[in-house]
Amino acid sequence: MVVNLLGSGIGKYIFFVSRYCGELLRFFRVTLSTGSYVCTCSEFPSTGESKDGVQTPKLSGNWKGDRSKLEGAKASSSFLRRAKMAQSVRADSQSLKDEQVQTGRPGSQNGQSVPSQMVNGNGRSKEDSSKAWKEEITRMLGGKEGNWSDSQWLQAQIDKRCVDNMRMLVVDSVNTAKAGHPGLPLGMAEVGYVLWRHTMKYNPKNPNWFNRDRFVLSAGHGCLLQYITLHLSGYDSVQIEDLKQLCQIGSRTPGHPENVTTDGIEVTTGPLGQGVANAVGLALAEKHLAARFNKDDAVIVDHRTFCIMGDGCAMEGIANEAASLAGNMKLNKLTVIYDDNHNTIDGPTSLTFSEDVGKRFEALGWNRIVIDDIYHDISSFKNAVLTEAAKSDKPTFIQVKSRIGRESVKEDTAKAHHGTFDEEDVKHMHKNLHWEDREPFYVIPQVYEEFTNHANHGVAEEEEWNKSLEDYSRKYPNEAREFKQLISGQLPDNWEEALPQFSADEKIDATRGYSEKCLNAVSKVLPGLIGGSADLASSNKVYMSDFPDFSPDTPEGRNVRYGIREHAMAGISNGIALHNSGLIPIAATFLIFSDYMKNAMRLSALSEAGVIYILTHDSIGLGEDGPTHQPVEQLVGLRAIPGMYVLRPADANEVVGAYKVAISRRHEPTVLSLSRQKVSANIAGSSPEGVLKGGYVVSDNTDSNGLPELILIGTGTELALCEAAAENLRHDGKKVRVVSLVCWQLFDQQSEEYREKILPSKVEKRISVEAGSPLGWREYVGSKGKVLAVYTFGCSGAYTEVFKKYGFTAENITKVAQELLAEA
Ligand SMILES: Cc1ncc(C[n+]2csc(CCOP(=O)(O)OP(=O)(O)O)c2C)c(N)n1
Ligand SMILES: [Mg+2]
Repeated sequence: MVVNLLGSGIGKYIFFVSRYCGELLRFFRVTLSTGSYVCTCSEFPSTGESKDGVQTPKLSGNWKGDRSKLEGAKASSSFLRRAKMAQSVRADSQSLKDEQVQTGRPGSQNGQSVPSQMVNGNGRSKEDSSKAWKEEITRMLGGKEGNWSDSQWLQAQIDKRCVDNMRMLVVDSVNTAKAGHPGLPLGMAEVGYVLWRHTMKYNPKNPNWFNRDRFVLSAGHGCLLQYITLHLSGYDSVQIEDLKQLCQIGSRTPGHPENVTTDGIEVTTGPLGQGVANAVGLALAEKHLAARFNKDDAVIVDHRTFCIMGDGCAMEGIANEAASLAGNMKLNKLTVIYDDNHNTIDGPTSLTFSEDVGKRFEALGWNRIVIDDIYHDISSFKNAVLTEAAKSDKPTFIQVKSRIGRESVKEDTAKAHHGTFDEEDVKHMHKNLHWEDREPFYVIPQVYEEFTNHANHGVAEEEEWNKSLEDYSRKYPNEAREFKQLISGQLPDNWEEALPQFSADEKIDATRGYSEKCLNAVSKVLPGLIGGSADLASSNKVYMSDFPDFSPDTPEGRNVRYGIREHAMAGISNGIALHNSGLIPIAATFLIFSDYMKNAMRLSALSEAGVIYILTHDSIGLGEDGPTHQPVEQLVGLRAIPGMYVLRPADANEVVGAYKVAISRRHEPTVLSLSRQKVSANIAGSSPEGVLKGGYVVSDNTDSNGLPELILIGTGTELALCEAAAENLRHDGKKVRVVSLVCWQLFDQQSEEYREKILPSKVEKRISVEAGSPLGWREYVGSKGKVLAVYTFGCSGAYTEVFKKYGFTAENITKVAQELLAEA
């Protein structure tokens, strides 16, 4: 009927109204954006007070270059994420209902595409929208007559015009920023469009709704694609003004997507390949929670995970590692879309790369679909993503044969990867797309409607999900309690009481052994703990023995067997953490192999993912395996990562404290650096509470008012050696303090007064003792102190012999101390 109306002569009047409505809307957007930018039209969301009462950062005035405002926006965005996460269980159903009335949105259709001509959006009548589309499509066709009675044809034209508009926003954004990466967003605009307009389940009004589909842009340089889709679908976090601020300091549209900066971005990406592993982690989290909580008659965990990867991701090992695990684990709700454009920065991929990537994924256990010409047959991709991938029992790899920089004169060449477009090129694109005489950043009003129609659908789905959760809570109150506890992001009350208390007669063990006891104790009270080791479970002592393995048959299992894929393990763990469903990922290997996963560990810190890294065999003290396995510089490298907490506990008491720190820090990653060699469970004076401060006095024979002559500062297994040396020195009448500096980062955060109390500046004779790199220790021992460290690589031998060779004995520490004390 709508189509008939379009064809009939209701006439110029409707065209006139719709046209001028559109122009009016545009007038508001453009005019207001140049001055004090506040989006005013009811259909276009503005920043400010969000529905759940949390203040969102509001960008107003001429904020370009106003660093303080922008950084405030970033900080509160990060805060907002957390606040919203905690509230995501609760839906603001009343305001959803209000909106439903306002938009006249159809009922949920279970994630299926809703043809635009069936619906209207945002208060405009269907007829007005249809007329406006007819006018726009006629323009797109260069005045040619369309086949208006064919609804499929019409939807294809609408799809095409939305994509054209997205491409123009890409061009305007990079040309305004004079920076950025337009090649991928131009080449993959259809993919972004189909995902956000026809496929994904999300509610832009509540970006952290638990059951939303997740999207990861592994080729993070293509971030404009994500910013534009977020903007068009109505996320408060990306206004048109934000697109104008691409890559500027403090903007919500940084050069690569950052989850802590922009609501709607699930994970921070940029280092190629990481995103594929993150997506595997998100899909793994979903599969695990679905298996644990869903019932035949009540489903509360049910979403898909989508990821776009490029040639760079295809080349990086981490993506292959992660894909291999995903294939083995049959993560069938994961869909990876490959931007197969045959170009990278330096030129065509043929320079370096000739394998058939699709076949590789097939060999890894994936379902493979090839899309030959998305530009002329968008429905082939729609069908692949909406239907074929959705019913697959394996993860799906959709290989889209794309053309980088589509529509530019640089199309299909590496030149399109990054950079701006010159005037000629812009003219050429405007002409080809019939976009002449339009202002930069112009958005056709109906394009917003298209996206909003779909996003509104997500609003309804969230409402339905809330009802399902209520129903579930009635039928399965115990499971519901656990589920809600988990997704609230809060730890259960008093969980710390489950940690063991180690008595003085505890059997001597390595710190990895004490860790095993702690892990198994807390696994009983922390339903979110999940993870495992990269094929070293028995060496790392990381296995939760009360729970099964996570496997295709038992996805409810909490022990993940990562295989020998350290890098992917860390990237997957980031994905699990950023699923934001209360899961606490654990990733374990030898400390030496932290180098294999370093970039993903760095991203844990950057993206505030509270991954717990359990890294054992933490010094040359591991002995026989020799220098290839003996870490030296790893500790200092990890300590150098901003936001990473590296704990090197000395005994069982300190391992307990390290667990308290690691588990309670849900938005910061931690490293538990643990030994292979055995140490006493209870060094006199050690304590879990001391660990919470990062550094504390373990022993001191100085009178209460006096100062020691010497301070020995130790970490890990070397603390016991410090204690033994201190005893020797005290025997000779010396006043000696022993300090455990178990976590530099925590100690550095203490008040100056506290730090001065522990390491009084007047005591200049200090010795640090750590079987690792000397780098960084000078800060704690001062210019007059001594650093007992490993200055070269280790060697193979019995651990006691190796320690002796490198000076890590009580005798040598005593000797070094005596020399220092003898100095003037
Ligand atoms: C691990 C890593 N190495 C290098 C880079 C730098 N880099 C960014 S994009 C890119 C080329 C990527 O090619 P492709 O994925 O095909 O993207 P396209 O050029 O097709 O957009 C490189 C080398 C990076 N971001 N991450
Ligand atoms: Mg490429």
